[in-house]
Amino acid sequence: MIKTVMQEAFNKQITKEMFSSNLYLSMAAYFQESNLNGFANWMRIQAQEEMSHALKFFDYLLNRNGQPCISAIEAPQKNWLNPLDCFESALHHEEMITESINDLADLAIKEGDHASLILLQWFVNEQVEEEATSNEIVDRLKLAGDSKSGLFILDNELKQRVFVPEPTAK
Ligand code: OFO
Repeated sequence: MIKTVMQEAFNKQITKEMFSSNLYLSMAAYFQESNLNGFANWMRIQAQEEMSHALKFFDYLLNRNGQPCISAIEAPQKNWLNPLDCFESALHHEEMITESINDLADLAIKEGDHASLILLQWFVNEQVEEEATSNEIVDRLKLAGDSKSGLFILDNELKQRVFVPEPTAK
């Protein structure tokens, strides 16, 4: 059975993952309203990925005979200045999530919880990928600058993204 201190920390992380999902859905709405459908598609899939992260922790707690606890989720921001501002917000958000995952891994080490540490290794790797992807899009938007064609080329590329479901802890 999972220790209470770990369970509480994982439940806080579930709330953060669900907030992340809502934040990206809000970003999808922002892009869709501007008819940047490729950016909107990318954000909508990101929202699905975040929900799958929340479910990974949810299933893990159940497998460890713990109790997942669903809490109130704060409303996310609705508007951004421009696509670059929006993706910079996404990148900063992921950097905050990385810190949170690292704190969880530190706690698992302190508590000698090897099973949790193995789960968290997956998230540590995932965060490297998530930061790199957002960073790349921020850099591409900076390169495009005021160029509308640069923006539309990137929008077309981001249309290609598809959701690949993650295996759960079950
Ligand atoms: Fe964007 O990452 Fe979840 O964990």
